[in-house]
Amino acid sequence: MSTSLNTVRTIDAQPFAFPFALASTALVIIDMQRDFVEPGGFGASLGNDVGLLQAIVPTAQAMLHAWREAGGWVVHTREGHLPDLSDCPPAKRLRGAPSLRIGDPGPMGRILIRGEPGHAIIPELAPIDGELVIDKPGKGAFYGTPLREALQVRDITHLLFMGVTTEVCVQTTMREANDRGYDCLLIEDGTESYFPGFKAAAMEMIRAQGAIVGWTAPSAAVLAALNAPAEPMPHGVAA
Ligand code: C5J
Repeated sequence: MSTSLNTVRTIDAQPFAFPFALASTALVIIDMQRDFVEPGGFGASLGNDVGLLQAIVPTAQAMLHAWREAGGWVVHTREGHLPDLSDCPPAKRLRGAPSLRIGDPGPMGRILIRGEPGHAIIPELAPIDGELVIDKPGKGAFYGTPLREALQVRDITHLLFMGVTTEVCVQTTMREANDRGYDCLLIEDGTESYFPGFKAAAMEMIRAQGAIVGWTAPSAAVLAALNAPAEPMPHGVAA
């Protein structure tokens, strides 16, 4: 594997190839928290089968390790609220009829509250030193967070996404990123939904109309790009 962070690699993606350089690309892992992936958390309180989300953990972990080994930078996000719920709109907390609401005590502490056991990222994907953790009160990772500034400081122009759930926090963040000028790619087997049809539809929406929101590719294609010999830098692609 080449160790250069500035040389361009190309992912065999849909709807067409996705060139990127490690130096200007971040791997963004959305909300791989116990509250969404484990029984007794927020996802389960809404009546969802969390086993669907657990199935992507080995793939996401392999991708994360390969990205770190290549020298890539990682951003993790966590959805959650302050203990006094001052950043949780009543419209979010009171909606529907979940078995437990945001802030209620559950088997992993208070549901979707920062600092509680359920709010933590699962151990398989835990952040390490040098990686950024963004705490977000909403679905999108740019809303009410310093993510934009953190990406600008590092001259990041490209984002690869994994995490949950595909059509909620992942797609919302990709749309926010697209509107802010980032080239975004969703790793198909590194994301999951409680609703398989929603995942499939979200991926179609993202890459339709000439990548109107972004690209999609399987993790094998990303790994192949990381392992491929470095290409010469084409004109117009920032290092
Ligand atoms: C949801 C998320 N589904 N992380 N949050 O409420 O997608």
